[in-house]
Amino acid sequence: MKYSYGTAGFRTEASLLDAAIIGSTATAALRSLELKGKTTGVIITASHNPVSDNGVKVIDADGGMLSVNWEEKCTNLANAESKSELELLIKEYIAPSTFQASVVIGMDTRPSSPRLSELAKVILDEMSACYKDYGFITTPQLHWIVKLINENSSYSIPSNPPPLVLYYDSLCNAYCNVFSASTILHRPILTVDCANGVGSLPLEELSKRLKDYIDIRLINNDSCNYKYLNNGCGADHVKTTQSPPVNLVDKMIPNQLYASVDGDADRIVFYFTDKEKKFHLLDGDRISILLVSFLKILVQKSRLPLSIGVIQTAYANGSSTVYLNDLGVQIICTKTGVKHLHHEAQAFDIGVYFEANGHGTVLFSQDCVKKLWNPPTGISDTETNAIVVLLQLSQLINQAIGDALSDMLAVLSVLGSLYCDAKGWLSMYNDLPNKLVKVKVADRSIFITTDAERRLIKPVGLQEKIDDLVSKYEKGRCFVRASGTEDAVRVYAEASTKKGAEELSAKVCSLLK
Ligand code: G16
Repeated sequence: MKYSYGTAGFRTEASLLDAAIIGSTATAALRSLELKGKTTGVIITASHNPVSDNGVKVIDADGGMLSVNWEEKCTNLANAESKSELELLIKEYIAPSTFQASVVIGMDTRPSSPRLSELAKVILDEMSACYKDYGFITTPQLHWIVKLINENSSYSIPSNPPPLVLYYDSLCNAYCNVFSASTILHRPILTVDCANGVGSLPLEELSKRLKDYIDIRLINNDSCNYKYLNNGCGADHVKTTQSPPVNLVDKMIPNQLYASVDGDADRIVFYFTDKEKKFHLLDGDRISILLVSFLKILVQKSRLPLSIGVIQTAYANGSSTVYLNDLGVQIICTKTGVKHLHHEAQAFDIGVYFEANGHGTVLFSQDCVKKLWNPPTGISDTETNAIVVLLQLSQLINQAIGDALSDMLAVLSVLGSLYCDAKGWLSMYNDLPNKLVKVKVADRSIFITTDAERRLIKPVGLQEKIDDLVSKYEKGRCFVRASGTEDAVRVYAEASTKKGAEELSAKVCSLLK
C-alpha cells in the first residue's frame, strides 16, 4: 500500500489504514515539537465515505489543515517500510528539542475508529508526547479546540484541556447575540438529517440549548448503528443525487427548510420542496451567496473600509459566479480541498469560502476583528448596530475550518435578519442544470489537471475531446478530476438545459472508458 496525503489526509479501506495512522500521529507530534510544544490534532474520520472506509487527518496548530510542507513528510512517514526506517525519518525531521509534543485526538463513530485511535495513542506514548483523547467528536470541533488551546495560555495538555462545553457556549451565546442585535422575529423550524454520524450528538445538544430560538428536529441521528452511516443520507448523498435522504422521501412539508450534514459534520446543504413537490437544493454556492450578500450590506452600513472576497472551486455553478460578479465582490477560483480555499480567503478582511458540496466558512482577519472591537467614535446607531452584528458573526462562524453546525446557525440568523424564507433564498438566481458523477477507472493517478482543476493536461488529447463535446452545448462546461478521497474520477457537467447537462456528462464519461 502506497499512501499519499490527499484532499483531506489519508482515506482508504479501514483495515489498510494502520501505517497511515502511525505516520499521521508521528507527524502531529513532530509538528508540535517544531512549534515548541504548541498543540496539534489527529482526527480519525472518513467523513462522507462508506462505513467500511476510515481516514486520518492532521490538524495544524492554528486549527487549520496541516501545513503543506509537512504533507510530504507525513506521506513518507506513512510509507516507511519498517520501524527502523520510521525512526530514521523521525530523527531526520526533528532537531533535538527540550519541548514535549502536545496532541489532541478524536474520532467519528465508525466501528474501526476506536482501534485506530488506540493505535494513535500507542505512537504518542512511544514518542513521549502528552495528549488528550476527546473520543467521539466532529472534525470541526477538534479543529476549534486546537485553535482555542494555542490562542489561550490558560489551557494546556494534559493538565488543563478545554472542555467541549466551551464550544457549545461560544456558538449558542453568539447565536443569541446575533438574534437580539438583528431583530429576528420568528423561531425557525429546521429538520436536520444527521447522516447517522457523529454530528448527531452535538446537534442534539444544540437543539436542547437553543430550543427557545430554533425548533431543530433531528432525523437519521442513530450514531450507534453504524450500518446506517451515510447510507442513503447525509450532505454528500443529497448534493450528488439532488434528492431527499432516507426517512424524508415523500415526507417533506412544502416550503419548510431542511438540512443534511455529512458523516463528520463539516459540510451542510439545505433544501425544500415547493407546493408542486419539486425538490430544490440550497447548496454551498447558495450558502456562500446568502452570507456574502448579508455581509456586504453590513459592511456598507458600518462604513468601515473592509474588503470582501469569495472563494469558489470549479464545481461552483456558473450562475452563482455570475451573481457574485454582479454583486461586485472579488471572486477567486481554487483547486478542490478546504486547504486551498482557506488559504485564499485569508487575503481578505472578510473571506467567504464554500465548496458547492457545502464545505466552507467565513474568515474574519485579525485586522478586521480589531476594527470591529474598536469602532470610530461618534458613529450613528445604524453603523454601531452593523458593527455589533459583524462582530457576533465572527464569533458564531468557526474560524478554524468549515463547520456544519456553525454554518447552520449562521444561515438561520441571516435568513431571519433578511426576513427571507427558503423560496426567497432560492429566487436569488437560477442554477444552470448540472450533473456530477463518479467514474471508476483503473488508475485515477493518470488524470493530471491545471487551471484550478478546470482542464486536463494528462491523459494527453483527452481535454481536446472534452472541449469538442462542450462546444456543442449552450452554456456548456465540463471538467474531469481525480478524487482525493475516493478511488474514482469525478465528472462535472453543466449546460443550459437538464437534458444537455446529462447528455454532456454521459458523453464525457464514455470518453473515460
Ligand atoms: C473532503 C475535503 C473537501 C472536498 C471533499 C471531496 O471533504 O475536505 O474539501 O471537497 O473531500 O474531495 P474529493 O473530490 O477530492 O474526493 P470531506 O467532507 O469528505 O472531509
